Amino acid sequence: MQRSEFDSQLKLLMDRQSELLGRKNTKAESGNGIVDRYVNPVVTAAHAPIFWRYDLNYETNPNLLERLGINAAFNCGAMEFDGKYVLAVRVEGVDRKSFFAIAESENGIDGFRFWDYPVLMPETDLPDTNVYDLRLVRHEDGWIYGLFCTERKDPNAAPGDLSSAMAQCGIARTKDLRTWERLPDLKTNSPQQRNVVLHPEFVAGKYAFYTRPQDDFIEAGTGGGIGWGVSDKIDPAVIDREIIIDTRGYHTIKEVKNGLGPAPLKTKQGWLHLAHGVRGTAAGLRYVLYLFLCDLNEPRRMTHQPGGYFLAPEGEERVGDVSNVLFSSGWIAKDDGSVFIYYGSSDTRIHVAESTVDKLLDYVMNTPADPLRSFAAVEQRYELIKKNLALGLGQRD
Ligand code: M1P
Repeated sequence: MQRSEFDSQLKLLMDRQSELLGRKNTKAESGNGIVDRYVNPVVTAAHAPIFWRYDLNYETNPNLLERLGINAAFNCGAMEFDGKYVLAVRVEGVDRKSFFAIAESENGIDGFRFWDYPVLMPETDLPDTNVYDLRLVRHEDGWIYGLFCTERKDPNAAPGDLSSAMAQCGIARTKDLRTWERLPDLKTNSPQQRNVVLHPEFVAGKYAFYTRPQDDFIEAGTGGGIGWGVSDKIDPAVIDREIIIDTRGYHTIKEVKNGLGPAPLKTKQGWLHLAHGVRGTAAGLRYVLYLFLCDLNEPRRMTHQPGGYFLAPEGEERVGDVSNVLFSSGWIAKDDGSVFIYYGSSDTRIHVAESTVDKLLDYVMNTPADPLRSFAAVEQRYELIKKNLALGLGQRD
């Protein structure tokens, strides 16, 4: 390629990206009252800076080839930091390795830009093969923690089995989101852990964790459910006993598995939780998002759980590297009571939906629980229909 062509191709790349980063976001028209989606994804693979992907030196890359491509940008931790909205994004290279990178925006709904360098997460003595799904938590001990999944090849895999893996919870902490101190991985009695989240406050003087024990890398097996356990220390964090606070259930949205999303929000009515539930279908697994509430003083005790999901894959969200998946590991409650929920769709991109603490609490506290049987579900609906018809609000002609 001639130098002039190189320059114009590079300009094209830069212009296209500036256009994407400058794109304004708007609320989608119809919501379910509980949350409002925004029209555009907030972060995609195409948001990754050009200088992360291309060698921009004409001498060493005269054909302007992409050298280190980015495959996807999805499931993220989220928080307000230095007056900005920041996401700790799971960025996945074309080599399938995930890493974390901070993207920030002034308003939380558009204009997300990655910081120049992704996070160089320190390793433990047992190097991670892959790290993903970081939950950011500002703990009352003064640190910002990042809890994430660390995946390594199963040392007991049979020769030729290149798929069996071990998932555990990696723990790191920071004050500035740039320099991270890696602590030992969480120790529990479960062979595998994913979706581990740190509770933001001490509970009876201990660090408290939400866990997701599982027997196998993909399947929850005989275990599963969202667990709870405490540790005297964070360095190292050791949970001797896990109890399940939110079980899986036959013929529910969380029959196959479930897992906590971000750390819970503290509200006057209790700890508000966001989680994902997974069911099997003929077309594979389907991941949807649901909410529940736990007691303020006894955070391991669930008080309310509406039936079903409040957010499920729709439109383009349904399709991606792992289709039919919504997964959220980050939300931000603002001082004005509104809440931004950041969610990955189909392991490909990140979206935002907006609600308020009041609306989410109303939904959680006043929506009927899953009745677990078709007959009981119709009875539930009869009650609603009767009340509405009594108001004269039936079908219009
Ligand atoms: O591919 C869907 C999700 O699968 C895993 O989540 P879970 O352990 O709950 O099944 C994670 O790999 C997650 O990142 C991914 O979105």
